[in-house]
Amino acid sequence: MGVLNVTPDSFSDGGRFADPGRAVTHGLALAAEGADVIDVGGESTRPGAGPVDEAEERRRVLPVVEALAPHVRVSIDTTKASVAAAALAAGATLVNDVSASLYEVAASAGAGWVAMHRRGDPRTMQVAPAYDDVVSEVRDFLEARAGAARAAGVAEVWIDPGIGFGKLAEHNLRLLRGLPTLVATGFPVLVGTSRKSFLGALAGGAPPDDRLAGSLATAVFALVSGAAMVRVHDVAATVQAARLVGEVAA
Ligand code: PMM
Repeated sequence: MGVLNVTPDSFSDGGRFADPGRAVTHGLALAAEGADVIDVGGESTRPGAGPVDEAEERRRVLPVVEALAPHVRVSIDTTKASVAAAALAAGATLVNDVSASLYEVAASAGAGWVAMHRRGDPRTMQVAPAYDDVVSEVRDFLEARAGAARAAGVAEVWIDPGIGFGKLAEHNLRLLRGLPTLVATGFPVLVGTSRKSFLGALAGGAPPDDRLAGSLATAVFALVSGAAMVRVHDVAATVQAARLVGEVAA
């Protein structure tokens, strides 16, 4: 899954693809590099980000979804039911839902749905997150949401531990180590570590543009641990690394 943030303020690529023409060109390039899905988002989820007005979010994402959908599978990264529904009508076939609440929208459109775990909203999520057992708490939450989505009629349900969403570096590492526990639920697992701040912290304070090594290492680790998809900014490098490790392990 290639990340396409059509926002002026995302933490790693904010502003670069705010223009729809440039966003479409970048999305097509990610598909050519080997992405199976392009994840279009119009609202930044970076820690501290404020909400985006619904009409503005639609204005950002819809032209991009419409232009990409004939060429590659498109997911819509949103927490708003109306934006998800409009993006599905424009050709998206997967709802990437960091709020884990929009399965009814996916059900009524016959689309797939990703349930991601998070604590709090972007403004509050990094304020002293605490868990007794982060892996089982995240697993229990995702299993319940995924079960509800299945019961509501969603045929394609994914689960995602939500790396960095209300988690300290230590929680992110536990969740990566605990991926087999999520895989054992039987739902396909999606993991997004790409350029996230815990990678910077573990690499001596590396800024987002200097986190490729950590992004590749953790993406491949997730795949080897049984994840069915990884959400990444650097598609070509990730495809190359994943294929290479696939050859080694074959
Ligand atoms: N991370 C971000 C945004 N959306 N969706 C899923 N399913 N999983 C994630 O880990 C995830 C996400 C934040 O990263 P970005 O600002 O680089 O898009």
